[in-house]
Amino acid sequence: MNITTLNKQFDFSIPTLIVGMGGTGLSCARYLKQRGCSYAFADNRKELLTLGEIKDQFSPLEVLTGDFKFEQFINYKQIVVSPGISIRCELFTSLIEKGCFVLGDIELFSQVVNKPVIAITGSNGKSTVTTLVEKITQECGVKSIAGGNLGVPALELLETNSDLYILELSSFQLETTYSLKTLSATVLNVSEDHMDRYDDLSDYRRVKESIYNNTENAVVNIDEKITLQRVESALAGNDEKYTIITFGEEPSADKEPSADKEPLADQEPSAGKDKEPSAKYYLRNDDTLMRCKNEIIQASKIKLKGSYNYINILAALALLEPLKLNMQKMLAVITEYSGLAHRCEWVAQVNGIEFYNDSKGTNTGATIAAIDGFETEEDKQQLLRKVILIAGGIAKDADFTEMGTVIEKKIKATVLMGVDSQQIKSSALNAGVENSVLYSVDTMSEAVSKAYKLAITGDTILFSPACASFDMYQNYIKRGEDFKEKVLTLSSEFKTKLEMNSELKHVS
Ligand code: UMA
Ligand code: ADP
Repeated sequence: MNITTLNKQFDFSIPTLIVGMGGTGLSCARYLKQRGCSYAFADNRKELLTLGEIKDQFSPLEVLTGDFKFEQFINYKQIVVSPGISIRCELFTSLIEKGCFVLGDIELFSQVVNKPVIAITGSNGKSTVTTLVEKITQECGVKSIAGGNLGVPALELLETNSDLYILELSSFQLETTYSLKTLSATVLNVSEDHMDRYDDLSDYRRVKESIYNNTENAVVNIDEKITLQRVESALAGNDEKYTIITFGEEPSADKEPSADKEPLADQEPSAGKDKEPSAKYYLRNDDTLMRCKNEIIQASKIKLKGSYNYINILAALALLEPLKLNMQKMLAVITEYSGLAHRCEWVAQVNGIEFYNDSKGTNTGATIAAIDGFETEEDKQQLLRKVILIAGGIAKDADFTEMGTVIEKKIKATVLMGVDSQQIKSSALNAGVENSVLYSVDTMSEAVSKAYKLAITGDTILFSPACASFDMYQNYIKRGEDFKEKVLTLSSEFKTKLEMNSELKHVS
């Protein structure tokens, strides 16, 4: 499963160059400083407002600003690169060729951690699953902590002296990770994202699959056939010692046939010859969460909604299988968990119209899943369209063809904003959407009021951009907060109007 094989030990006695002075870079500096190690920084960002502060706090050997230069970097034999900086370029290729150890913070973490690690990657659902695994383990009395791409850099987690580390890992982080050993690991799903940084989907998938290197339990989505096959053949073909645990939807007769061999719901998935049969978690067709032949819980009893979220829950349970935790305690968390902010988060009801904030829907896979989640059986049967979509932002070289088709089938009207909104519009038009139900706006305020004008009682307004936020906002959180603020303003204006009307009636 390896994408990059490297067997180098981090050397605490030589100076390290830390590339990128964001959350990751500073966490590395802090970690090295505590161990009395020397390091320098490099950052090619135009404005470094906090440079003076950082120099005072960290006393680096030097700070290399401006364009990255080989002649400067080569003075360091150990280079820790932040995930936002790709190492797939001439500079880093040359440095590696010259013998430099180029690594990320997760590799450094991997070399020093001495407690079990659960690792989670995937195009969508990482934060939801990572947080759920953390909550369940804590409720079950395990001293656990989650971080990584989720927000708190991995090295900072070590300060908590926990007994279990749960890491959300991006493909960017996996590119510079070589020796992470995990108790269990998963690629939740793979759909197009960050295509501006990868050759194609297959390249991106390969990077994600490297999370299975050195895992004891490979937790695999049965609907990700390519990945499942690779994990199975890696197990059957050589000495890699891991168990396969699967999760996913129960295969149904009306699903598109696949060229790959598909494990049936009432069979155990194939595993290496010497292996114990692995467990299998799946969502039965009647919306019951299952472990092998045993019912875990009915989806209707769970606060989190949408079949993709039930699959997320199954993935969390599958990752926790090796810990053999108390099922009743786990269920108490699962039923109450209502998800994270900015992920299909309910905001308000105004005049019978529901508003949802899905600002973290930053790729088409996430937005399509969110749209699907709002479609009821009745909507499907009666071909009702009750969702008005607000989308757009930075496309990251995504292909919006499938999203165009989903808009055509399921969306009542679409309000678009952001630099690449034209790409979504073109895909929707190509899919047969009428121009008259596609609207372009410049601001969030306009987007919310336009969507509201288009909606009637019983409709849902879903803000799920399918794009990154950096054209208009600092990050997806700021974008989601702006959406919520505009909706809440609308809501209070509506309430004031209602109150005034009722007062007027009272007076007259
Ligand atoms: N920088 C340069 N040159 C560049 C790019 C960046 O010098 O070409 C510098 C910038 O000054 C920046 C610094 O590098 O301040 C570090 O930037 P970074 O982009 O690596 O960000 P960090 O602050 O270190 O945050 C990273 C993750 N960011 C990215 O992968 C882009 C955070 O994930 C993560 O939470 C954090 O480490 C802790 O582990 C964020 C993210 O957007 C949430 N992730 C992407 C995603 O989820 O899709 C992958
Ligand atoms: P990530 O950390 O991978 O970005 P999150 O848990 O933050 O994932 O969810 C991001 C968005 O992806 C949410 O807005 C939600 O709509 C969507 N999503 C969550 N889980 C899944 C899934 N399993 N499949 C597809 N989309 C998902």
